[in-house]
Amino acid sequence: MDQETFAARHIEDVEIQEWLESLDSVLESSGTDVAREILERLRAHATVSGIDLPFTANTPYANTIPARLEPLFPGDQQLERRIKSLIRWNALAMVVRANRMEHNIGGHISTYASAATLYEVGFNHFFRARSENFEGDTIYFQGHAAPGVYSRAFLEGRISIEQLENFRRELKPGGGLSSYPHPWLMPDFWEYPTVSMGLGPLMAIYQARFNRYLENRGLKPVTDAKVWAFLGDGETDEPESLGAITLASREKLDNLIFVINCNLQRLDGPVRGNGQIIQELESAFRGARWNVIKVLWGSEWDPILERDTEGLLVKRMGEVVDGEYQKLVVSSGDYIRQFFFGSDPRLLKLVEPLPDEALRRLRLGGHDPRKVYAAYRAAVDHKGGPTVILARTIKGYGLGEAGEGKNVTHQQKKLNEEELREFRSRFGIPMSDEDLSEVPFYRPTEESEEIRYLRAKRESLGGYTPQRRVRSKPLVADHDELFREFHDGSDGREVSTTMAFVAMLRKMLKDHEIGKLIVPIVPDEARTFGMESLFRTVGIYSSVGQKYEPVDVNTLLYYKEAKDGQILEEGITEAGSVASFIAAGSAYATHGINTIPFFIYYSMFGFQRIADFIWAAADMRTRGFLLGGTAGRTTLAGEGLQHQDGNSHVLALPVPNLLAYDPAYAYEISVIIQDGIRRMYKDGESIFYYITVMNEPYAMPAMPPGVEAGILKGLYKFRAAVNKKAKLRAQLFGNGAILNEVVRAQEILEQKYGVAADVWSVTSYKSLYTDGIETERWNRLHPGQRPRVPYVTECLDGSQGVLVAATDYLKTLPNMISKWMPRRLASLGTDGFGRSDGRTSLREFFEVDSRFITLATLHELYQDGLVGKDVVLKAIEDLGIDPEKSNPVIS
Ligand SMILES: Cc1ncc(C[n+]2csc(CCOP(=O)(O)OP(=O)(O)O)c2C)c(N)n1
Ligand SMILES: [Mg+2]
Repeated sequence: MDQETFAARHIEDVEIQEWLESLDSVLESSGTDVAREILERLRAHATVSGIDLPFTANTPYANTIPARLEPLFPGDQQLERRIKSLIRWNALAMVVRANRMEHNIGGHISTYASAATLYEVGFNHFFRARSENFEGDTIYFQGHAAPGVYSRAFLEGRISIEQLENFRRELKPGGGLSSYPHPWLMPDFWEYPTVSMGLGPLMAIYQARFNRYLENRGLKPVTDAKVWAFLGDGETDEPESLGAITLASREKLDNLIFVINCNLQRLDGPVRGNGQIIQELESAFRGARWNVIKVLWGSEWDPILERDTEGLLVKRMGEVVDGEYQKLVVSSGDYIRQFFFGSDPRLLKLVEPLPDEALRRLRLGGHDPRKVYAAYRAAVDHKGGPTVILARTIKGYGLGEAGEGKNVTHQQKKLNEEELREFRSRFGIPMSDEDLSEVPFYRPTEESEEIRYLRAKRESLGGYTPQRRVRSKPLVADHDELFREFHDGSDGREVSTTMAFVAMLRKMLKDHEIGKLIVPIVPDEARTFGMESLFRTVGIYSSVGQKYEPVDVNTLLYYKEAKDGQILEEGITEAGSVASFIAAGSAYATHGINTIPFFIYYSMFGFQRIADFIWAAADMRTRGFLLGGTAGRTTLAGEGLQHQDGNSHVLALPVPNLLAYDPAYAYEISVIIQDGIRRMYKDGESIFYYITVMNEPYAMPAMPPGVEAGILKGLYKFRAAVNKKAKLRAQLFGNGAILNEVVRAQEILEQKYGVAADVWSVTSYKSLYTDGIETERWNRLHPGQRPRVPYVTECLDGSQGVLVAATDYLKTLPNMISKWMPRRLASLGTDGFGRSDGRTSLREFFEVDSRFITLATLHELYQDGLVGKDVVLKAIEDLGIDPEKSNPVIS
């Protein structure tokens, strides 16, 4: 540096120092508000003076809450550390022991090791349990931290040593503990499934919003209950994690707290080796108007920061990239001094009095209960919006050589004797070297200080958490009257199944028992489904009511938003909508309220787009109805390849507790919904429903007598052949809108070809399939008993003729039940990419119209030697079918 620049730099430094000192004195004499005002005025003045200040949503790389504003820690820190250490030990032991007993059974030590303080401060001071008089806080635990949650429940006496022993070995006698939070597997314990990363944060946002919805609609009292979501910093890369954060601020959800465990690592390595994930997240959340609290540095840093009157240390903290920070964690005090502080002689001076060992022991904020407590306190007290706490921690904290801060730590599940000894000593676990090799679980006696303290703390917070309990009372669900009118048919009037469903919804909304409990959810498709009349009648939920006069106020069906509006109009987010569906469909457990969600959406954008959420809904025992609207590959005309759904009923197959129906007629829908409400809300079954509804208008027939049971089981004879004496016979199967094509084929076959065909409505291929495989299984396991008969076989017993099925979905649906049919089945379906065109052309293209059904039937008869080849050839000609037409499966 030459003399001149050195002098200029010196002047700069002096000036900067003066400015900083005067700010300090303002802070001291007039407080933060005045200081903020001055800075804002300065910023404005600078802009007017032509200084282009770069936009930044970031604050310096420092704790948001300065030491001087920290509240007093209200607990016994020593005792809490001892409890936490025991939890750390048992969590580690659980994973190590499981992997000794069963090689490669897996499990995670390092996630909880880094998050222990974040959870323990919550358990000891914040998380309120659900009780008779208070709904309690809702906590989404990070899935991979499950061992720590089990370990605490063990100390609390809620989980036995045998269960701990069987962590990840759930099939052992007496049962074990599931790898991650799964309410399906542990329905008395876990409430929220989180382990598919990204789902938890988004579900938490919509849960917090749904809590407000219940309050604003008067369905639950207003409380200060919080929703806490714990997530990993790596997890924030999932688009779902941050995908709804603006909703949380827009809705001013100050009942929502995110805690992001920023250990700077994910599974393979650093989250942002060349950047700073904390700063990146801060700007994203601040940009979305969240209250951001950074908890980066532990109390040991405070005196050093205090000595740093020039702000050099904070500046240095902001320069170091995460990859280097991770290295510092595993480095010696000497290296820290040289690399971190050595960048400036003035920094070196700051830490001159500290020995290397002290530098190595400078804790991070997320491991310091005082800092974490201060952040939680501020978050809980914050008004007007959601809070995110960005807590810096070390992945694998305390594992030392076995994995602390190492890239491999996420997968670490085995520790050698030496590593175990070190961990034991570091956390003061009262265990001898000899005992150590067995890695035994350790629980102090009931009378010990630790257990008494832990119990007392939980008692003061209302009991234990997590704990899942069904809190709602069963409904009476006597709805014969409500649904009866839909059994009568439409008197020739052409209506779509969607219209019929909306008419039912309208009636249900008026019902004295379930009216208030219905939660209609739409992702900006209400008009598509003809639901706009509901806007006026029940209103669209808005936490602020309606601050404007809607443009269509003079019309009958104006866009009415209201604080107690019932419809959740979510905008274009199927993910957000299904999260609302989950919150509403699980309120029977969370809140003891039997809300009944009806989530109606474009069927192609359901399973195909948000199947993992639906899987989580299933795990969570969510109740309610998913309505796939505009369904059917050839029934949704015009929209084309991305919209036309011939897939969803196949994608619904894997979800074990989901019933899937593709009804053709209004009475079928009414029977299914009525029974669904009874099964879910009266009998308390952990099932939910997927029903496809279509937009093709046609006359709705009246319900034939005695078909209810068949509708629910998935198959019934809709229309028998008229000519009982015909020699040529067929059984035709149709579902959804294609059933009408089948009925037309029945007529053509009878009139033109002398074939008498019975028509069957297949309301649920899934149910038939499930019944078939269950029957097969039972028979296999009980060879000594009279074999059971699959429902499909039972229905077709004694039926005559060839078998032909046509569906608007993949051919795999009929094919998968054909093995239980008495004879060969010909399947027509819509495998392939959709097209934009009209229904007639689409059904021709996909070969599922009445002509192709006729052809398939004749061809089957020909194969059985019942008609000649000439009949089929002539039919192809007469029906106007081009045998060389393009193949819909792949064209
Ligand atoms: C959707 C999804 N993708 C991948 C995984 C596998 N997985 C489990 S943990 C993990 C890394 C987690 O890192 P982070 O979120 O930072 O959590 P940490 O353990 O560091 O606290 C990954 C990739 C998953 N569980 N879910
Ligand atoms: Mg991480």
